[in-house]
Amino acid sequence: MAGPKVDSVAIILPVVNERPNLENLLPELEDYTVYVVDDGSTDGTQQICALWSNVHLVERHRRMGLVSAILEGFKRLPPTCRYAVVMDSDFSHNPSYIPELIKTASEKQADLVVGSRYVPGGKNRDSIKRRLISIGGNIAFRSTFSAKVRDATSGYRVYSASAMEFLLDSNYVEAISPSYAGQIDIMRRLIGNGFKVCEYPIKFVKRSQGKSKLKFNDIGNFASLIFKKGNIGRYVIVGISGVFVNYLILFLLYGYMGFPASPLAVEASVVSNFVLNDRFTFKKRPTTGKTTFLFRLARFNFFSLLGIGVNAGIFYILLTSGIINKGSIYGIGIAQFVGIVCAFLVTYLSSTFYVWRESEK
Ligand SMILES: Nc1nc2c(ncn2[C@@H]2O[C@H](COP(=O)(O)OP(=O)(O)OP(=O)(O)O)[C@@H](O)[C@H]2O)c(=O)[nH]1
Ligand SMILES: [Mg+2]
Repeated sequence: MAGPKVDSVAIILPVVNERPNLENLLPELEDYTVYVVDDGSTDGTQQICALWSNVHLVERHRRMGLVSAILEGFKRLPPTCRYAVVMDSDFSHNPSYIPELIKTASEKQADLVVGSRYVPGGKNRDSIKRRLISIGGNIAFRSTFSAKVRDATSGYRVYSASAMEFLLDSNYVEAISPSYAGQIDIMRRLIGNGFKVCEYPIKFVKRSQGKSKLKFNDIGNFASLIFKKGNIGRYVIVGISGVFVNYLILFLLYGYMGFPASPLAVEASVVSNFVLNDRFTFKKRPTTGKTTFLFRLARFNFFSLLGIGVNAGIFYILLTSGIINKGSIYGIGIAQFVGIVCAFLVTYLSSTFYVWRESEK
């Protein structure tokens, strides 16, 4: 292998009840020092680890979360370790990529190399349901945190010693989400603090043995992190403030001009939403300053008005096609709600990917 020596590399395997998979995986990792972080497996995982002298078993006896296990693994590495490869133990991550991943980290001086399913050459051979979850998760990450990585949810990663040191900072480590959502939490923290992240294409395959440890609750944690820490929560708050501006202008002007007060109130709310998003929601977008204020305003205005059109169009289609009963007050309410959600998606996605677009470099 070109690049760093094998003895400066360690493999971290988070494990809960993966005995049949480890029986096949550990023989492929015999050239490396391996840290298996086991959270109370009851299937004899520990006995399999004991067969290998290069494997260190870290036992925690109870389920504490995937990312918490990875961080525990970082703590156990010797100071000579320059890179840690973290991978699932269920053979979804083929160990044959390890040398290339390490080489990429070393050649590109990257702090994090992601084994990526979504860069050219990569593939996701998972079930359709899991692929949809993965694509949705990545769109959510890219829209709300950073568009710089295509596969922010991938668990196949190489961390540099400095990235690990940063993540283990005692003031910091406790705040990292301990479960699956921690993967994107780590990603956003590293990107946000200027660490270099690269991707390397991998073919991900569905696990063939053992059971998934991912629960519905983990997807809820993921959504909550996106909402709390990403820009989407701020975008919603700004949108709500726009409703107040809309009513305020409507009531101020209606007495003078009647009907035209309504479109003016809409435009006033679009402009106030724009200013707040520009100065608050997307303030930290480094590339925002490369377009002019008026240019961004024009784009935002266009997509906001498009959103109103989408809302009205969806409302009309749902009621006139008979999909929703137009004779019922609930039906009208539901049709308008679906319209609002679609309009929100149009304006939010165009804002984050276009009006305040972040450079992908
Ligand atoms: N130590 C530890 N390992 C965990 C924990 N949760 C998951 N893992 C391991 O983390 C890896 C990824 O978990 P998976 O269940 O494969 O998650 P997934 O790949 O999203 O789900 P599948 O597609 O069904 O495999 C596996 O090696 C698990 O055994 C945990 O709480 N603690
Ligand atoms: Mg898996």
